[in-house]
Amino acid sequence: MMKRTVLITGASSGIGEACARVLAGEGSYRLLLCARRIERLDNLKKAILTAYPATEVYTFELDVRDRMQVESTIENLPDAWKNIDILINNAGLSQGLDPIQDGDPDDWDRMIDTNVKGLLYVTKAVTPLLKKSAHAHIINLGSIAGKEVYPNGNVYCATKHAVDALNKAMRIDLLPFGIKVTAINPGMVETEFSEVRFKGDKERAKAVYQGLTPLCGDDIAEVIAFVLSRPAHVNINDLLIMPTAQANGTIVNRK
Ligand code: NDP
Ligand code: 8X3
Repeated sequence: MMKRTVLITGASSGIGEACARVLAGEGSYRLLLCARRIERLDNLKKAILTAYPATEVYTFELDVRDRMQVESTIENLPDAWKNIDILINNAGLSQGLDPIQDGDPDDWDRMIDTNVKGLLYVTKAVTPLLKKSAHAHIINLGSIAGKEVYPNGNVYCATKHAVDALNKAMRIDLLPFGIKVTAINPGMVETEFSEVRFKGDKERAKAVYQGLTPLCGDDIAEVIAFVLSRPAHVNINDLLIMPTAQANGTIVNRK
């Protein structure tokens, strides 16, 4: 098979960055990497080219919440990068961990705008390009928070339940075009996720993973690489991937 071109949103950190590195290591992907922090993407590109010099990488700045920017950026990609085969809808975040009555509506807006509306804007902009591919695939980063609701997770859980619904909807709507759609739903993955949730409070973020071995970005990226490696007639619809020490959204075994 020819090299496939993969667009990863939120590639500047965590799971998205791990996907970029792992897929570069596979040697059969061209990488389109975007996020808001372009300098991080450029450093990642340098690291990938050092480790895997034959990899083609194109980085660009994108705030998935900005519909106009999403539309115009995808439309104005260089011709050589318009043949997108795979979209990894990874950009996302949580903000705060409070009961609804104490929640900050600005946090709610950021989560809904990024995790739900941003994912929709990117999907809509990229789908015309995917329709031209013989090996098209959309991977949506959901969460255990899209399968269960945990205390104080309210709006973040709601956004990931929306991703769960959109994943199913995409599988129906895109069926006539042969576009595969896969949901990857992780439990606790140690990335910058908790630091972002707790707005830079590193100690509080660290405590989330204390006494257990969480997943790391590579654990998820390796599963995504496997999902992408299946033959054309096989699609993996939905995966829930947890640390061994986590039973569900609330019960963990800390030593
Ligand atoms: P990180 O905080 O490490 O990475 C999040 C990525 O999303 C960053 O690259 C960030 O880039 C990007 N991002 C955030 N907002 C925007 C935006 N408006 N526009 C473009 N990019 C944006 O967290 P993770 O790697 O853990 O999170 C990746 C995905 O995995 C998210 O969807 C998250 O909900 C999901 N997930 C995470 C789990 C975990 O425990 N860590 C578990 C289950 C799911 P930048 O700031 O440069 O824009
Ligand atoms: C991130 C994992 O458990 O904080 O989606 O919801 S969790």
